[in-house]
Amino acid sequence: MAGQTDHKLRGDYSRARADYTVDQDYSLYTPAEQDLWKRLYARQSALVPQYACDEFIDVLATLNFGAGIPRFDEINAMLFPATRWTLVAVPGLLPDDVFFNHLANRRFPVSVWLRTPEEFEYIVEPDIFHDFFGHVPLLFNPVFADYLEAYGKGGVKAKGLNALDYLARLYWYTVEFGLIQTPKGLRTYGAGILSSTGELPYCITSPKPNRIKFDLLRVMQSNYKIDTFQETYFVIDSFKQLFDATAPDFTPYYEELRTRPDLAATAALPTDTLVTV
Ligand code: HBI
Ligand code: FE
Repeated sequence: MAGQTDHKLRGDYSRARADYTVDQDYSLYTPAEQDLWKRLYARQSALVPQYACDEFIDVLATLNFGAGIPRFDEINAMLFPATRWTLVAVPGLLPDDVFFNHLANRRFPVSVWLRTPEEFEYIVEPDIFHDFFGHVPLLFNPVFADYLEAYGKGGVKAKGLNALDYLARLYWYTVEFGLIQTPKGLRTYGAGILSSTGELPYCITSPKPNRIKFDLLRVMQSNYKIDTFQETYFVIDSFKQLFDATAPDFTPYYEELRTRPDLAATAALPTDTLVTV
């Protein structure tokens, strides 16, 4: 999950180390939380076959996330051999530069706390369900795993170029809320969608939002909302397209972007290639 929050952060940052990591104390999860996790998993995994991309579905099937709240060390024992990524336990949202530095070193920050039953439908901050169910499966996909490391490296550079906002938009419209064309039709790979009941069908079936073919500068020019369903989605043709588009040095892109106006999340330009569902 991305997007800055101005309200007090949920997690307990008091025991976090200098890199903001903490230990997952599995004994702290209550039976009620284990039950809530299983209900969240059952509901989302029932929706996934219709709306998620196969790369996500295929990996989810190999993970036993439905059995209960996952243990970081058990998942890392599978993830590291697969793509050399490691999950690190964190109290919640991290400062951008800390977050990017973890990604640049193939470490994915995963919150240790679980939402309350009242937040079953929606939560603003990334909790352990959003991070594990939404983000972790695609870390097993080699191309996507390389994209995320490249994104992290780009973020470390962007901070130096005062271009974090542009890069945060790219993260939002791909990693969190991205759509992808597949032989089975339009599907999603975005963690913010995959971990959300309502938005998973909405992003594919609703006539309301704009669905625009991926264009790197167009994405980085576009504002986003953090507390409603998206009004615009960007559609890639493949993870390789995303990886190749973000491989070059972004410095000239940032210079070009500074000459362009920011676009509202609802904007539709005559130069946009719209994707119909
Ligand atoms: N922190 N734990 C955590 N998870 C995120 O997804 C995250 C973050 N901090 C900042 C952030 N995402 C976004 O603003 C990125 O675009 C940087
Ligand atoms: Fe996320």
